[in-house]
Amino acid sequence: MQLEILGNANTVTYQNGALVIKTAQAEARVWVYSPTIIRVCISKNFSEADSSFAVIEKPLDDFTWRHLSEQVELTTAALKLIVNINPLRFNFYTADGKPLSEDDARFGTNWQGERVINYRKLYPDEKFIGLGEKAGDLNRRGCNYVNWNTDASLHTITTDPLYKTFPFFIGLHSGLSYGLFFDNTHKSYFDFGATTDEQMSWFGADGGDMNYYFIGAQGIRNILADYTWLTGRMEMPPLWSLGYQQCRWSYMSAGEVLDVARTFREKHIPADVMYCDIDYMDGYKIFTWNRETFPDPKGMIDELKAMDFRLVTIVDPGIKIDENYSEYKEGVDKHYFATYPNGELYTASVWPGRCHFPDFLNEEVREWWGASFKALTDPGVEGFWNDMNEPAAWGQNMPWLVKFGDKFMPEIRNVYGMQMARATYNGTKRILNGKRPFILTRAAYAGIQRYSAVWTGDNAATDEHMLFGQRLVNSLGLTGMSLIGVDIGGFMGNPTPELMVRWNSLGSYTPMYRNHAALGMSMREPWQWGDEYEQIIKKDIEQRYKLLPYIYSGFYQSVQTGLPLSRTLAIDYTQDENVFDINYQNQFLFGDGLLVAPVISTADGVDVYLPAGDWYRLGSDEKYSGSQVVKVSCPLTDLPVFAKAGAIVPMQNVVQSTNEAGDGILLVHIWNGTEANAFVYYEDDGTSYDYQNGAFYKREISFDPQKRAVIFGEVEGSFVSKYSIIKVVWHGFENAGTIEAENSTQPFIITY
Ligand code: MIG
Repeated sequence: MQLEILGNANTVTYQNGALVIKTAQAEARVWVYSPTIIRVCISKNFSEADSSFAVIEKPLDDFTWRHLSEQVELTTAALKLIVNINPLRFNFYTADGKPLSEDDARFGTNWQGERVINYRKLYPDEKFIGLGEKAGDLNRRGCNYVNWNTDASLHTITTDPLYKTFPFFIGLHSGLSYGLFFDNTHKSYFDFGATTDEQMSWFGADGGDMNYYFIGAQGIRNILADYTWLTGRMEMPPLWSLGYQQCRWSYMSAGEVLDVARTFREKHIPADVMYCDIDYMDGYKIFTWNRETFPDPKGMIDELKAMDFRLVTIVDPGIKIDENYSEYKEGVDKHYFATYPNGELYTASVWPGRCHFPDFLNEEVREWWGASFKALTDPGVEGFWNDMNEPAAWGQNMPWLVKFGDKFMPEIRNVYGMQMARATYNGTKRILNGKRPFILTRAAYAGIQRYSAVWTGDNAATDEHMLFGQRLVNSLGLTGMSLIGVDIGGFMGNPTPELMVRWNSLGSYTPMYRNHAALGMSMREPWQWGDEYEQIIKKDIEQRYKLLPYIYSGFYQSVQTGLPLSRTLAIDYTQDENVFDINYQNQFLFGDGLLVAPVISTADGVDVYLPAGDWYRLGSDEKYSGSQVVKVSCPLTDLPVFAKAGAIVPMQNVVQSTNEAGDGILLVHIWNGTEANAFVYYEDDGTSYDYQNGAFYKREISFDPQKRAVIFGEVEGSFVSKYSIIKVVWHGFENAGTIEAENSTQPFIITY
């Protein structure tokens, strides 16, 4: 296999909003998307279609550039791209000329066969974070990765690849930051100085173009805002999906589903969601019900609704070959399934037996798939769990000549799951007619946040998996994802009661709080662990429900800015080396004000790194100064959680589900601090899209340390808050401060 180098630029022209640079072998095009986002695409074979599954924005029409003798210089308000023309290299600088990221001067971009690689200069202090659901440490320097969506059942904490592809990373060096999104769906590779003698990092793919978006915004928050501007942001999730979710493979009958739901209510353990895993179906045929075990789906769901539960059902992509199955017949008649090049339908075995696989790359197929959900929505299902969409088949590796329309498996594998989730989202959103569907997917590609929540697949019931899961959540948060779950308790194996308790306490602070376990594993409901532990788990779930006003506002922030709810400390404390220390790298901020330190189940004390500022242990209000490691106790009843000085955390009293009206009291907790702070409180009906037309209740709550005052800003939006009374709860103050409210008729109560 020959090495083909990019070579020298022969011509540089400006055409239709792009700088077009031609070499003997290839062509490079450069577009400006915003002052901080520049796209470079290098190709031997430009496709004029220029489509992307991830990117939803268009480039600007114009930008400033000039042709100097040896280079072309493109400038925006924030960035300078210097293109060396002999040989062709792309080097990015801040507007005032500091290097952000440069091609490796020797190698730049080149090809080996169809494989295209970009070699980049590695800075001595450069760190790398991102790539989403990837094994390893927060700082990925010295590691290498592959993106190839895989059903990674039985994965360990070092397995790569896993289920999802997010070819987006953030580089940090010299006090600067940049993001790089490699929008290429082929199997791709990232090497963050793992194998290159500290000289360079590199990334590339088995095919397609060297097509990347360089984000030169300073600060990780700004990079995430840019990345999610480019690839889209999530919508407000249904409020019920933020409550406690009880899943298992499988609750085998309607009776069992109802019994579990009833037990939550009898025991006054809050919960919102029950799941049906694959066994609700008739012979694992998608969009059917097993009429023996689930004789009356609507009756069951009505009973669940009467208990304030919602139901989520699983769907897999594989459509069973069965002449009496309408989805099969229709799919065959209309040519909706993947084929071999000779036109034969591709067949593989999964749960239903021999199956065909819908071509979700085709819009007509997505429409068809989406409309088929009526079989689930008619009886009342509102949540749709997309599994096995890597796609998975027994034996895993689908032949590379399998065709989806005019594309072959190697090009589409990494987006297949995303396109299934897209079809599911669009279809169910339409059928639910104004209600928000909840979509959960296992496989994903960049941009998935527009359609679906994700979970991290088949983990195991061990302490190390619990900590690993948190790292995955933290890292997925750097890819535009916010609604992220892990199987609480561990999917494979049986947790000790202590691990189950600990994992539930972390679950309260996991964006999606779902308990799940594999077939054959011990039962996992909160009451399976003895009375003492049941009471602790109950308290953890209650804590989740108390926090919901804060959590919901946190998701509003994700919708507005792309900032995740669970945030690696690297986002806000980027220059603090300790946050990358492997002893503290699992710690995260949950929303603006709370720091959570995950800890194994067998420890009763743990070292926690508190970044700059003052911190208060949640619950005890014990105060700590930051910028130091503190040793704290961590009995199973008390996960180490700290409120930042000045934190504003709106909470409510316990309810049994998100559907319950509650007592109408919003408890605004405030922890004393020396710095001003502000929190955007957000509320809407939690189920409809009316918020997009102004039906929300939003106000800024701020803290003025000089005046020792909490200030409630004017309310925006037409929604009437479900809280009629606001209580301010003061922490760390000698006596209560004052409350100011702008144009408010709402009653306030000061508690101390
Ligand atoms: O081959 O539907 O990751 O959550 O319970 C296993 C059964 C298929 C894998 C999912 C898991 C789910 C299970 N599925």
